[in-house]
Amino acid sequence: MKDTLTDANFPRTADGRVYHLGIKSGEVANRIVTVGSISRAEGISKYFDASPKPFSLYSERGFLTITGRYRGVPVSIVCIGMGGPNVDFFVREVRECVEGDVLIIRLGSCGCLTDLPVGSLILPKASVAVTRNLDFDFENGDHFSTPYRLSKPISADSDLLMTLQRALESTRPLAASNPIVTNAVNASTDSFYSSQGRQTSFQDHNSGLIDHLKETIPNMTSLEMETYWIFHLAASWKGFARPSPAVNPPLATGPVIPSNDESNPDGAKFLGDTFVSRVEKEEIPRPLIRAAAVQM
Ligand code: R1P
Repeated sequence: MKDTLTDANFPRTADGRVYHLGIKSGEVANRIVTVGSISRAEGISKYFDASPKPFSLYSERGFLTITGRYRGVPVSIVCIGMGGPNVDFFVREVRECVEGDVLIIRLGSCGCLTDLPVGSLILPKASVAVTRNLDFDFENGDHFSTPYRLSKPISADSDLLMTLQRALESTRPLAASNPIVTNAVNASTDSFYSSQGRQTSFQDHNSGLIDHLKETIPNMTSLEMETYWIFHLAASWKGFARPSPAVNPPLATGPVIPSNDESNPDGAKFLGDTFVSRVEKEEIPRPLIRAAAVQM
């Protein structure tokens, strides 16, 4: 399969499929619910309209994309498994398959650092990353550095968050036993074990980590492994997709990159009054990736 891949910067098969999710343009919608488990993805997809029949693709790298319509609106459910590296494949490869804004809602489970009852829904307003400091001396202990690093917080998309909150409140009975919590900060970790403070047989130097998180970050409420990376990538996208010359015909208004990029010589054809320059001149709005999360 690698023999048929085009473009070392952004590998695709000859028929335009991104390398790890296995999808191509037209097979994923701009509105995406991402989950971690296959059964959750398949369960949600049962709410899709019966017609047209949903599209489903399970990639050889373990990503499942189900695209259908909910009350006539195209929606995709993408099962990405766990952790930041899988988020990176997901966000970058989906972004190359659609034009315009992309809306991503992560629907996932989390650990809770407060006394919220089971059944609560947390819609975090922001997320921080907690990552193992690989330069710390985990074998012998280390007085000169800290074993875990905390990033600055990054926010959910405020419009999407508010829309999500309203939708949930209108469809779900409000009760003290299952509140919807919005004034919460989430932490996404790079391990289910060490950087979530679990005590195992490894020398993780993490016994004070949870207390440190709660003391350092106001409203710290939940722990999971993906939300921060989704918010981070959404915020760092520059607004232009790479064209796939083999698949997308040159479009005067299509999303293209102007380029001195030798791997994409065809991009140069589209210089001029293109999508990019029109965005830069603020004639048309820059497309966005908007992201929010619902945690159970
Ligand atoms: C770990 O067991 C997994 O569960 C949580 C974590 O983020 C991690 O992915 O979420 P999901 O149940 O949504 O996968």
